[in-house]
Amino acid sequence: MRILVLGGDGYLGWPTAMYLSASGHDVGVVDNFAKRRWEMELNVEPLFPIHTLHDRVAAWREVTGRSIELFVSDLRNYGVVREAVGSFQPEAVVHYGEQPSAPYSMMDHNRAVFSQTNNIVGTLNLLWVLRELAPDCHLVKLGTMGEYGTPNIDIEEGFIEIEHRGRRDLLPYPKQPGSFYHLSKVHDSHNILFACRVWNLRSTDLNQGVVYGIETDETVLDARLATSFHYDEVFGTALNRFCVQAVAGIPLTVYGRGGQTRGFLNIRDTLRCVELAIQNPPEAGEYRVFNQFTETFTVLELAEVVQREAAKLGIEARLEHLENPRVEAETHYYNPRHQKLIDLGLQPRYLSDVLIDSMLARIREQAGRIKPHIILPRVRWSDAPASTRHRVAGAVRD
Ligand code: USQ
Repeated sequence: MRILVLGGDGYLGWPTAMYLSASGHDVGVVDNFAKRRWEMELNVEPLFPIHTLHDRVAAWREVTGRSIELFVSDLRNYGVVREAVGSFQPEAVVHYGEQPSAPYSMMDHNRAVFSQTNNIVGTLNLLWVLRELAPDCHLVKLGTMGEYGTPNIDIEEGFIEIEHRGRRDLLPYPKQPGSFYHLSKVHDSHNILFACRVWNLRSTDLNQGVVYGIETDETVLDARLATSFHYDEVFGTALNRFCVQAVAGIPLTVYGRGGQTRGFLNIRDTLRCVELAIQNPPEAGEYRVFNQFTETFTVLELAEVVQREAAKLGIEARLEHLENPRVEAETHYYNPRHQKLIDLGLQPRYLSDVLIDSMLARIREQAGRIKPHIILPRVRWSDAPASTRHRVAGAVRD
């Protein structure tokens, strides 16, 4: 199959492109290297040295004999999206090409506006291009579990059946996202649903949880194929950060009480989920949502697991409950369904001690590259003290 991976230079985009290429698909990658610019803006960098995308594509060809076509394109430019889709003629597009960080979107007005225009306009351009040039193409869009927030009822996969004043309907699940970044994904979802309904496009919205891990079967083939693993406060995510903090001897940064519960998955399962979605496309006109994670943890549970595993390696990791820089519920009900990918054949790789041990060992090899000063959170969601914040269902309820 011909598959175009948007955001092919990123933490998940690059491993996905290699995985699909290794499986025998014709793969193209699109990127404008925006993430590398944001890294320079904030003076942060991935833990492992990352080669340019051109060099990684060349290394992939050298190591496996397989080609990946490279398009340097900004999705906000309709003309270049049209050119890439027109020339590659994809049967599936995997869309990771967005600003992925909640803290980045909350830093200041400019970055909030940037996050939303970049993500929403890019996806809107893509929808128009697909309508014009590839109406049968399957759009596999990376959404986020954060679109739902933390409601006090079970979370369904995209849609909920509601009975209201004696009538019933299946409606989009209510959204209560926790940042301007997460909101951008909500707006995308609405645009995609609309485009499927009105233009008969087909799409799978993968509402993904927090991804952890460093390696996939393809990244380990050669050091030049490594993926961009972040541990800083803006682009790093919970478990990955905790592992780096343990190695660096910095107390693990549990925000607030640490009862925040999220869905998590191994980076290898991300690749498998995307593959399963591609192998089982929706009908023309169908917009479907899969909740893409394999298990849930509280932030505190994760920190404690890392602490325990670090101790086995002789590392004494401390936990610190920092004042929460975000506005979010710190203890709450959380029971999202995640059955659809399992039904398609996903066999989850659950978080294991072995995996954390191997992450800690890999991070230790690069310990000299860790910049301690980029770890502590400085981006705050609000200047108001937590006690004075308006209580909104699912947002700050305890
Ligand atoms: N957290 C800590 N300490 C840290 C970092 C995070 O306690 O050092 C807490 C946060 O307060 C939050 C939870 O861990 O409650 C998750 O935060 P995160 O930074 O790991 O992940 P998040 O900001 O939610 O975003 C990440 C990805 C995003 C993706 C999302 C999936 O950056 O692209 O959409 O995970 S989800 O969380 O399910 O919305």
